[in-house]
Amino acid sequence: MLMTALLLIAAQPPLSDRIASLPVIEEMPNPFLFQDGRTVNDSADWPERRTEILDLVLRYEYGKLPPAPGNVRAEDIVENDDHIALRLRMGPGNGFAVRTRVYLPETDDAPHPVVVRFGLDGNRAKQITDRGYAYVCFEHRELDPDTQGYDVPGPAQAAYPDYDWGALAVWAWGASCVLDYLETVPEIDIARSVITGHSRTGKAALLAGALDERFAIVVPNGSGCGGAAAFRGAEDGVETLKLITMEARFKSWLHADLAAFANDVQRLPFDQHFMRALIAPRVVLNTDALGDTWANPPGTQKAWLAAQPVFDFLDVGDRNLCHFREGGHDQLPEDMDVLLDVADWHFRDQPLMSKFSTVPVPI
Ligand code: GTR
Repeated sequence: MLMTALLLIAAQPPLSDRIASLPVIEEMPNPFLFQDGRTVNDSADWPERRTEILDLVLRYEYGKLPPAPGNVRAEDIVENDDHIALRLRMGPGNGFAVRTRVYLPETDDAPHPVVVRFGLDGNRAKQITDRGYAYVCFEHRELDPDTQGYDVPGPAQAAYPDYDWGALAVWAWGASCVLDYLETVPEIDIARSVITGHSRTGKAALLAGALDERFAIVVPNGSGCGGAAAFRGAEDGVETLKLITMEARFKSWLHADLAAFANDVQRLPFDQHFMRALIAPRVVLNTDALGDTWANPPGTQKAWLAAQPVFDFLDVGDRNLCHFREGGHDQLPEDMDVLLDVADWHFRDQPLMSKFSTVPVPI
């Protein structure tokens, strides 16, 4: 048995050779084209293609994740003035935990819709609860530390040694564990849930939303490379696949094999519009800034436009949303206002208040 496995490993050509045999796709890959050349003809074909897309992005970009642990439980619950602090314990043998905070609105119309965000940061809580939403944030770095230039496997990777997930995938898995817990909280309605994060956690938010269909609205903010921005066509001065996967930078966020495409982006069998396609027919909204050059605003626009045919095909053309404001790399109150406006529109049937007319490249 072991011998067979060793022979199989030995028989595999090196990754660079296998990548060299992948077809060159200059333009954004066609989301409707199966790997074997078949095309998606009607909506009944979409689930199979969606599964294939998911396999591709996990295989080459983020790594494979374990299933939900099925044992998330709250402990050390402390009631504070404006929030409940707790730790969510999970994993094999309930071996690790993340600090989490729950802020509830004062309105008496529970169960409330909820905004889940990466990072233990109460700064945005009041703006969100004032609009009648619960706000839940968690310390994702307790699942896997955020390192640059080296990798320290965190408790989640250590507990699941058979999975090749990078940090972004661990963090995204954590967001689903938070949702598992919120399902048990009577004041919260997870059928109306939003997942968001900024920058590196914007990338994790996009992935969490792609993976977990319970998130009704997915809002990557300033997520750029490995997030909402296309890899193909990245211009000078922006973060590229080659830069993000450098040993000295953020290789540990992603699957190790992604680096093999550093000089060969055109052989990647997907691009980041596939991440949006995975979210359809749910709502995806990227909130970005025109001055956030490093995060590649034109590339985000490109992936947004390339995903639109999937939303049109599934008859939800208005659920693929892209917002740009003036300014730089941050998740500002005005970004959160756009998120909340979209949530009011989707969950509460209110007219969409935010304006969506500014794009980095005139259409
Ligand atoms: C940068 C990185 C970006 C982005 C950012 C952040 O250094 O190149 O991909 O994630 O960090 O998270 O603030």
